[in-house]
Amino acid sequence: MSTSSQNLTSYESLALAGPLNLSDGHPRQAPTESQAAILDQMTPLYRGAGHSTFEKVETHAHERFFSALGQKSAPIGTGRVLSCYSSSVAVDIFARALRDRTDRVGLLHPTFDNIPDLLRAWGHNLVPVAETALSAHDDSVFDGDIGCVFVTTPNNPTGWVMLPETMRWLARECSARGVVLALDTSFRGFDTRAWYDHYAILEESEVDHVVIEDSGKLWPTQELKAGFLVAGAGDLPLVDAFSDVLLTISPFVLALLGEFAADAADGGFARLHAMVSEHRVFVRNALAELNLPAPPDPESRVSVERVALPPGVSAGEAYTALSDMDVHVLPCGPFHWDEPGEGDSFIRLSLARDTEMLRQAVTRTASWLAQARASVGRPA
Ligand code: EGV
Repeated sequence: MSTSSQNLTSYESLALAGPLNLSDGHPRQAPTESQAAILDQMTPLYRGAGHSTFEKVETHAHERFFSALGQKSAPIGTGRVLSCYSSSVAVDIFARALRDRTDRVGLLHPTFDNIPDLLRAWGHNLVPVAETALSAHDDSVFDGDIGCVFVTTPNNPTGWVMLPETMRWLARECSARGVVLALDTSFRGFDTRAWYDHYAILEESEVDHVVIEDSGKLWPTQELKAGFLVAGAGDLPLVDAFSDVLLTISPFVLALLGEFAADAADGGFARLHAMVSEHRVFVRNALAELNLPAPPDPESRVSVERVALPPGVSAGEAYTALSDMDVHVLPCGPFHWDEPGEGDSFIRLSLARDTEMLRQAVTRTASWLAQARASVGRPA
C-alpha cells in the first residue's frame, strides 16, 4: 500500500479493526476503579444534567476542568469559553473566524496533520514554525508576513512543551506586532510543565488570542468528550462562527466530564501519568537492545511516543510490515506537513492502552525492528 498521500486519521481508521492498535492517540485503556464508579453513575448524571439549566451544568464542568489543569485565570462564566464536540471542531470554528483577520498562519512543524488540513480548508496559507525557533525566542517565528501564530503545546507527537518564559515572549511579540496567538493544549493533562496559568500571561499581555483545550485525550469515555474554544477579549467573530456550527453540546457529556475532572484532580491525573510513564519505559526498554538511534523525545510525557527507525528503514516500510503483523502504528511523515520526508525515519506509538495489549504490540514491533535492522544493506 502506498503511504504517501493518506492523512494520519485514515491510518487510525484502518487500525480500529485490529486487535493491536497503537495508532490513534485516543484513550483506550480500561477505566480506573474511581472512573468505573463514575461510569456506574451515568443514569443519575444524565437525569441531573437534564434537570438543571445548561449554563449551570456547563459552568460547573468548566470550573472543574480548568482548575484540575491549573488554569485559574480562564475566563469561565464570561461567555468566552465555547464548548465544542471535539478540539478539531474548535479548530475548524477558529480557522473560519480567523479569516476575518488574516489568511497567513505560522504553524508549528511538525504537528498532527489535521490542524494544517483544517486551516488550509478555510483558505489559510501556512508557514512552518519550528519548536527550536520558539524555544530560542527567534524573531524568524514571524517571517512570512503572518497574521497568526498557531502552537500545539504540549506538541503531538514530540511532547515538546512551551515553557512560561517562551509563552511570555511570544504573547508580548504577538501583541506588539498585531498577530493573533492560537494555542492547542489538547495534551496539557499529561504534562505538569504545561499547568502554569496560561490565561494569566495571555490576559496580561493583551494579545489577541484563542486557546483550544480538550478532554478527548485524557479519559476512557468512548468518545464522549469536549473541546473548549476559549476566546480572548478581542473581536474575532468566534461566537458567530460557533453559532453557525452548533447550539450547545450535550449537558450530560459536560456533567460526566466534570466528574472525570474532579477525579483527575483527586489522584486521577497522578494515576494517568504513572500509566503513561510505565508504558513509555516498557517501550524504551523493549527497544534498548536493538541499537536503534536514541529516543527522539527523551523529555516527552504525552501519551504518544516517537520511535526512531534504524538507518535505511522508512516509516512507510515499517507501517506496512507491522500492519501485516496486525500491529498498527503511525508513520510520522504527515506530521511534518511542510516537509513529509523529515518524518520518514519515525513511527509513533500510542501509550494510552491496556498494558497487556501494549506489551504484545511492542514486543512484536521490537522483533520486526531487530530483523529489519539486521537485513538493511543486505541483498533481499
Ligand atoms: C492523534 C483524530 C481527527 C485525532 C487523533 C489525534 N483525527 N480528528 N481528524 O483526534 O494524535 O491520534 O489527534
